[in-house]
Amino acid sequence: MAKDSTKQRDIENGNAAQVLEEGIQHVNNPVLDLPEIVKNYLGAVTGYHQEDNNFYFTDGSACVEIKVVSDEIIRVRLAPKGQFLDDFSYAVPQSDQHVAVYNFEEDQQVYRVKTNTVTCIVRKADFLISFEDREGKEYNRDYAPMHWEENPDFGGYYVYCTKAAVAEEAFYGLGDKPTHLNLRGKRFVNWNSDTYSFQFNQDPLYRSIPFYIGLNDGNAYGIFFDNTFKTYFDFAAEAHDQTSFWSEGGELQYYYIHGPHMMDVVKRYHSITGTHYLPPLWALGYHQCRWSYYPESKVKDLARNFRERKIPCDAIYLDIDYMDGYRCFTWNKRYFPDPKKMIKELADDGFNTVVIIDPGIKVDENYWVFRDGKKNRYFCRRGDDYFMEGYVWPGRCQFPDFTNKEVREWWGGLFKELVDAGIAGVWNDMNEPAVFGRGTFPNDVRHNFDGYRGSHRKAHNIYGMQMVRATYEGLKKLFQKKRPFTITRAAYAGTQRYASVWTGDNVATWEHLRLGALQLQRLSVSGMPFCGTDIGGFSGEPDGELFTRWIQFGVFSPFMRAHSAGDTAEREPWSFGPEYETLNRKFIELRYKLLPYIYSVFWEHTKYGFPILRPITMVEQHLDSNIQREEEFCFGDKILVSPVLNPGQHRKTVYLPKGGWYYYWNDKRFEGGKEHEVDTPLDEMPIFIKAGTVLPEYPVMQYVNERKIEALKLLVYHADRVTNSYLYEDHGDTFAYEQHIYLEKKFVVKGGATSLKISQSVDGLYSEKYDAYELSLVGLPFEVKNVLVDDASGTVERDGDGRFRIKVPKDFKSIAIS
Ligand code: MIG
Repeated sequence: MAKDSTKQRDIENGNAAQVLEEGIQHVNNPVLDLPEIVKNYLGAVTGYHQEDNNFYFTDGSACVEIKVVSDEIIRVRLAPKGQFLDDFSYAVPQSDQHVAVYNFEEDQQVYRVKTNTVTCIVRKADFLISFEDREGKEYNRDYAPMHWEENPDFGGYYVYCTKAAVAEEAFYGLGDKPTHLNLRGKRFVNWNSDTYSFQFNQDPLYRSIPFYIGLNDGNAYGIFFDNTFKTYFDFAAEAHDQTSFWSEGGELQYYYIHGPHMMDVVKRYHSITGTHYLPPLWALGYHQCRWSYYPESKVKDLARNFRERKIPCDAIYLDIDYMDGYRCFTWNKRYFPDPKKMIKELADDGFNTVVIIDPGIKVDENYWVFRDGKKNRYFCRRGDDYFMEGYVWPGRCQFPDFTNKEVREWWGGLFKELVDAGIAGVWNDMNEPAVFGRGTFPNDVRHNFDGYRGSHRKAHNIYGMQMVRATYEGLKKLFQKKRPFTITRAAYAGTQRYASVWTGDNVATWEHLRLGALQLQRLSVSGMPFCGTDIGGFSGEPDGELFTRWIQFGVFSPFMRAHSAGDTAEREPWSFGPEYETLNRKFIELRYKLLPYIYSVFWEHTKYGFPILRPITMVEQHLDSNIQREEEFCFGDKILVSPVLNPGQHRKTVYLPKGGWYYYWNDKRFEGGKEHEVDTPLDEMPIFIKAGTVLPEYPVMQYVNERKIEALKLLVYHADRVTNSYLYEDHGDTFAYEQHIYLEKKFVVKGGATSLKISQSVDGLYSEKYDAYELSLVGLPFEVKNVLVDDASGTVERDGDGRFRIKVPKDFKSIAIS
């Protein structure tokens, strides 16, 4: 044990007084001035003891804690000098006490901590740790014992973990790294960075999600390295047989998350870091954004255009120009003389107003937010106690310390006027944090870190997360029963509890459209389900074809928003001429038809932690990682899409996972387990519906809840087997679902060569507003002669597409068709 434990902890947290910023003390070449660095490795295990779910192993001075978190999750921590750091995490809200059954064994060579699913093995001779399933199949093992170096920058440690990489092992996750899905052969760093016009393979970007999934021989596991300092990951890049991760400070602390299914790894990752709350239904509609729509007349014009042209839209964004001199929580009264009235008029026309907010607060004694923050010492201070100052849009700024609970509460309350004015959501930008010129804060800035004080080294990667947390919690309080909508640019693991994300300042190129498809899939398996790209590309000019293809991809992006930089040409769905306008309308309408399905998929995320987008490797994880397949993915488990990502592309090869699939545009049936070629004219993109699906479809509306639905359409895609489909419904904008005020409907379809049975069971306390379903039967291999609805005979018609159509009461129990 360290003698002076508080001091030791302070140093390891990066609090030492001698912590100096690059800008203050100029060392000519710090790298060359460093003394020879010695890596310390764990030695042989000399003993252990147990406390509750925790096992402590020591080599005589260092200590390793193995904690059984659940049947499938084991946490490992290293204390180089025997002193663990504070057990506090922004990613994992409470050390959840799942009840886990486990036992402990020891023999000559090893210790074994065994749950019902996984065995964690600690080898006595060299302290190597490995994980096996109950059958003794190894999933993951240390290549070298955990190790560390003194960190001469601030007296803590660099901490390292080196794992064996198996020859065929593939790696996924790590947030929105803009590269191929399989991370093997690459090295990455996590340090939230404002990266305008980022490029393929650029690293780091705006977010830090130190969680990856290893997939070997069809078996998956996850590693979540919960460390907020600058972290690094090397996936068999430096050495083909090793994968390592390390950090410039803090604790070596990681969770091993067992599979073997990738879906389960992601679900279990969410079981510790939380899921995204169910967003308001309107937030799943189409959003229109630009830097910036102002003044009011322009916003009104925009709204009028959407309605006159009959292009559905649910949200309009106000970028920084709505503010008075970029002062947060103020209005530019010249541009927006009566915000409340404008927002009300927009709302009456079905538009939600979302406003941007930045962390930089203008240094201005006549500005109440600054005065308040200054008086209460809410702004971040430097190592020498001066305020952290930097230039951003408003000019000279100071920045709230969102890692302080009191500051978060204050910040949350500042939204009162905006909420009173009627805003429906808040867009959190620049929260990496971004500062003009110097990029971000210097390392010596101090943070409260919810009582576990630390410098910016420790707080940098969670600063944005705590900002959007403050925003979300504030809005939630102010809205009372209504669900807020929030979006953030910066994030750390766990941010999904507070916000959706967009991938930042992308570019209007085909390469960026492809990158977006990869980034959103990667975010989805990394625990950030509600994600989107700037449709059309933030900077640069898309042509009509690129914009339309991007809108098509946007239909299957969990978050669907078009956005563009201020110096670009107009960028609305009608900006590229009538031909493209028609196409864009068609696809935005498709998004609105699919809303009940999209919402149900979101519910599965909120409730169980399943991702919304699912890469093909996740659906069929025995497939090797073939980069030809990385651009297609499943949206929920019933829809597969393969967005068109090249100009002039009129045909595309699509791989379909095993089972039957129907082409959405013509009901043609395809057999899965192989590749198919399909035509991709500009007015189509490859969309396939899994055989056996009951797909709910809304009538096209110009915005969510525009009018009452008379009968909900259910498309039933025939399969020669028994299948389940789910439909989730609720108020769409309240938290009543937390009190069971929702409906979860399960449809079981039993398809055969001459008959089809559909049964429905319902759970929950909500009542839907429509009275009936209109079934539309797709791919039926027989002519319908008899229809029995709960033993009474029903009637059948043929619709324009040649499908059989049957209207049934919404509370039917079973339908027999033959
Ligand atoms: O320095 O608010 O990524 O979406 O339009 C640029 C203006 C600040 C960056 C965001 C972008 C937003 C822009 N912001």
